[in-house]
Amino acid sequence: MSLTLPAPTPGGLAADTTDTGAAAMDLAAFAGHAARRLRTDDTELYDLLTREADRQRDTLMMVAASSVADPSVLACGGTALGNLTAEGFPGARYHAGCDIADDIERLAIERAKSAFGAQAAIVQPHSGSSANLSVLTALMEPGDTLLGLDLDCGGHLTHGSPASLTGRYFNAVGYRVTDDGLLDYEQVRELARAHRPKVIVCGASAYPRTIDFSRFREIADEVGAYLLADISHIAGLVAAGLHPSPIDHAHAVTTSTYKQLYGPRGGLILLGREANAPGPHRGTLAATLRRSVFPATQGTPDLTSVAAKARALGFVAGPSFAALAQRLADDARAIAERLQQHGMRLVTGGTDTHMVLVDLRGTHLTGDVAEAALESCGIVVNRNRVPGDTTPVRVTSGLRIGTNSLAARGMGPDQAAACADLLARVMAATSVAPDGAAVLDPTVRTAVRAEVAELCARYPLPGYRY
Ligand code: DSN
Repeated sequence: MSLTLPAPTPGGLAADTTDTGAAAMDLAAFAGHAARRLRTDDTELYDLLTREADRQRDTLMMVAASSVADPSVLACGGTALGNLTAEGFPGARYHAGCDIADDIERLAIERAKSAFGAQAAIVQPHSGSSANLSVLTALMEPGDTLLGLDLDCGGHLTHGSPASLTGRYFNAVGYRVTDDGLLDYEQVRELARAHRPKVIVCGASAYPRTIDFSRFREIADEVGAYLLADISHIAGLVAAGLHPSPIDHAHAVTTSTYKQLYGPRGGLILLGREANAPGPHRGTLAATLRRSVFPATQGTPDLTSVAAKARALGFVAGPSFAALAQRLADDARAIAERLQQHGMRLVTGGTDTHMVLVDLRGTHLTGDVAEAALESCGIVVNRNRVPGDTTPVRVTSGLRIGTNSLAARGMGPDQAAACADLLARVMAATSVAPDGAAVLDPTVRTAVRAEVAELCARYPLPGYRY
């Protein structure tokens, strides 16, 4: 039997998907069908996924690097767009069948540009780390010098940590914070003069204060370096105008999309006034960074993530985002003040962002013990090293607390302060067993669990009730 192949789509002409006569798929019904199918066909996986959804519903998520995406953001991940292979960029793909994907990616690009006042946006990076790798490998050769904030002073792995490729392939030099935990711009300047880095990275994973991007740019200009601003943790505050924007100070800005943008797993690269400046090789800086995402460091993009980024960025542009961003900053301040009233020491003495860093040195607890005790009560934070910390990374002398999820649940400063009270109560009732495990007074655990359950029920995950 011979197979009759359809005629190939004429080059450059899109296949017409509008006149097939078939009814449009009902994506809402499809999502329900897909989940029911998973429930029937793979109970083991379905049960695990259900347990995770319940865990998120019933816990106070206070990990500063996390947030909660609207269900409409998550829905993008469950569509047939994930079946598409589409290397390249809109209008210039290496596979056919990408016209609709092109429109989706263009939508995400326009929304990213609009959210950050950017001249160009690259929406394909699989994560903030991938975005950083793409930028750094575009602007530097192996062995070139990179100047970034040390990991134990709040920097990120991809800012030159020896544990990351960025610390192995580049000559990474680290700047540190002052004894008060604040960025030391003069030290950055001195190190930049001494080491003449090709790229300076600013931005942090564990730094609760405002970053002066213009000062970093002055230093970069003085030594002829590119400036990369990684705003993964503060992107929402930047988009809402509650933290100064680096968009026209940095040569490139990166962010992950699942923290303060309340989006999917993924990253963005944004360019401001330098977008059309010449890059280090051929073409503009924007073109150089695009090539560095594809084909240099990534293959086909996750288009469901690109669609979900478009959805999340639409939310950032919407009427309620400014209030949410204000709430997450207000909540962090309330937590900081209340923890200080409980006698806790905070790195930098407070916060300008969504993040509070507790310094546990001088207390009876380490970060791992406090984290475990809190988790047993349904309060999720993460242990974190603090500047000058000498404990191992799995132990640490600090806790990092963030308000992205509390604010998304609609909790204001009063509720955030109540959460701080719960934290303090648990930590005061925790001791350390000889094997290093957390030992929490069971009556306190029971009481705090009940209060956590009550708060979670009163402030449900937004949009997750159906
Ligand atoms: N960058 C890591 C953090 O801040 O915890 C994960 O996104």
